Amino acid sequence: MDLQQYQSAKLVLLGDMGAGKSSLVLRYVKGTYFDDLAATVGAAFLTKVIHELGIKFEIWDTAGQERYHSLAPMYYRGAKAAIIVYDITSPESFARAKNWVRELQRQGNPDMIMALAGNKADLEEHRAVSPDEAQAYAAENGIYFVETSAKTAANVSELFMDLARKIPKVEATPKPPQAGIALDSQPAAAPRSSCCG
Ligand SMILES: Nc1nc2c(ncn2[C@@H]2O[C@H](COP(=O)(O)OP(=O)(O)OP(=O)(O)O)[C@@H](O)[C@H]2O)c(=O)[nH]1
Ligand SMILES: [Mg+2]
Repeated sequence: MDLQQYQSAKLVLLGDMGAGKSSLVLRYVKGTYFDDLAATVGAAFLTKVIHELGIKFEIWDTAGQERYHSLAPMYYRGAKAAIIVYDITSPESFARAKNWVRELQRQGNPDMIMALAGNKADLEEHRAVSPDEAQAYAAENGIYFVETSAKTAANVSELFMDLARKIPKVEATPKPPQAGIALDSQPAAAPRSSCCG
């Protein structure tokens, strides 16, 4: 497929500070992981092309710090998909995730595909949010749910790929005719007699 025909899809990550939004994006886009990632300031922008699906993700990784909350609509407006991230060791982050879901349901694009990601699944011994509770919440709200680990990479590409598959296909717009191909025998400068009199 011609890269120009790839469908662009804006994807936003939202969630509590430290939940692992940037770690998930970096794991997925660059295949890297850091134990000491700096908190995101404002938002970070990355892209990822999924050749199999002809999709180009335009990813906005937002800052979880409360003082950036008012900027969020700028990043989720027009988004085709959202990943709301919480940390399975933090009930506060799960509560915050639910607040994000509510905000998107009220103010987001109504066709937005949402996923709830319970991250840091490798920290099972510190688990404080049960998968059953999160799954039940997600099901009630018609959201896709998965537990992930940016650290071990568990379910990370699956999360992004499953979202990408759920994005409705838009018909590729036909390319404009190329210069030099005559589609009309009328000379370009022919007087337009029938119009706009
Ligand atoms: N054990 C474990 N730690 C993780 C995982 N993902 C992220 N972390 C840790 O959590 C820290 C914070 O992760 P970030 O990706 O920066 O979190 P964030 O959601 O982007 O945070 P803000 O940018 O402040 O909103 C990282 O530096 C890692 O140490 C994970 O899957 N497992
Ligand atoms: Mg971040």
